[in-house]
Amino acid sequence: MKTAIITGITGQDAAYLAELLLEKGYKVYGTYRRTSSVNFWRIEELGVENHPNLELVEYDLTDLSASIRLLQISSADEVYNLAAQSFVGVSFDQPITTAEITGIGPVNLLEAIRIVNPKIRFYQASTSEMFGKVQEIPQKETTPFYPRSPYGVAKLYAHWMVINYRESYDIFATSGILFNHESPLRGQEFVTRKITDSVAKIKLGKQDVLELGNMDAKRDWGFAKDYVDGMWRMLQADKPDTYVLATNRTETVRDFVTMAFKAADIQLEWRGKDEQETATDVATGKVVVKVNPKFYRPAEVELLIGDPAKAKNDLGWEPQTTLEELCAMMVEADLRRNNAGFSF
Ligand code: NDP
Ligand code: GDR
Repeated sequence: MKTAIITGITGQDAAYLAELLLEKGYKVYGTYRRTSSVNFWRIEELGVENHPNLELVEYDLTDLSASIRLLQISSADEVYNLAAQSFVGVSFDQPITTAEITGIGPVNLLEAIRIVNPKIRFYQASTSEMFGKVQEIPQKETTPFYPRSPYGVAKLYAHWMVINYRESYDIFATSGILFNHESPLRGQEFVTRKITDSVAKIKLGKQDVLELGNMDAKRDWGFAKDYVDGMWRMLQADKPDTYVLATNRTETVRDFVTMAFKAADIQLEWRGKDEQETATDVATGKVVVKVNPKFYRPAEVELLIGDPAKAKNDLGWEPQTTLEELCAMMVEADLRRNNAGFSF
């Protein structure tokens, strides 16, 4: 039986990865932070929280001694570092916390691997946010980086440290540059889930208007469950490397809004531009979407579209879910939750 550590078990990707590794027969150590109200709703929703091969361990990525102990108690073969301060918007207000967790945090794990067992295979959750301002389209492993947020800068530091530990100490340290991936388990602060939850509430008469920031931003959105399979494949490869996972399709935030309302049988009519832009429900004539500049960011990543050819070639990985299927799945889950009187 192989043993894996997944950091950040309360997050979206970790829930799907835990489900996948448990299905494959792994023993999984999932780490969570001590908080006043720990929230395991995602692993509960997937039905894995009481799995006999899942052990939950209290851990903070910023603590080197805790990182060393985590590796010692688990005797892990593989470490998937998914923990991070992962919200780009917040990173502008908390740049130092973001640097400590998202940038330096992974180095604690790399150092712990070096000290405890250099044979451990390590996966780092790198991000398309490192590409930032457009240098090349589509973005791939060789595209120059130009991060546009404290989050992107912190992730880029960690990314280079992974490569440095790979080259300096012969550690199997791999970096997955993943483009945006969403699911019904996505946090509500991210734009897709904010949209699908609001669509459900508007459909059920529990909310009037959805307020958003930049509608023109273009993202390459895939399904998180497809992407965690790519993470696992990266650690089964013959050698450590860097891989992009993406769908190679890009759409605007506005397109995703239209798609989500359509999935709930609401047709929109768009009017105006920039801060005056609105969308009206054609059937009722009511404004259901408007812009609120409070959601604009100090610097924006305007366009992301990834080329996953290397992952397809080397790992046999391909996305399995279309954006329409993903969007409909998220709207359906939020309608079900809001109908039942709750929404996470
Ligand atoms: P989430 O925000 O859903 O999960 C992040 C996890 O990290 C949470 O479990 C959180 O715990 C934990 N965490 C935060 N700070 C610490 C800390 N100091 N010590 C230990 N754990 C901590 O992220 P996703 O699942 O969406 O993403 C997983 C990883 O992939 C992240 O590193 C993210 O930056 C990266 N990524 C995500 C992409 C996406 O589109 N989803 C794309 C590319 C990269 P808590 O619940 O206590 O806050
Ligand atoms: P992103 O995701 O910043 O790409 O980072 P997010 O969903 O937050 O934003 C996507 C785009 O939508 C625009 N936007 C809004 N965003 C939010 N959150 N709320 C709004 O109201 C809103 N209105 C417009 C944003 O400006 C942006 O252009 C995600 C995270 O998961 C990162 O951890 C990960 O590394 C990257 O994806 C790849």
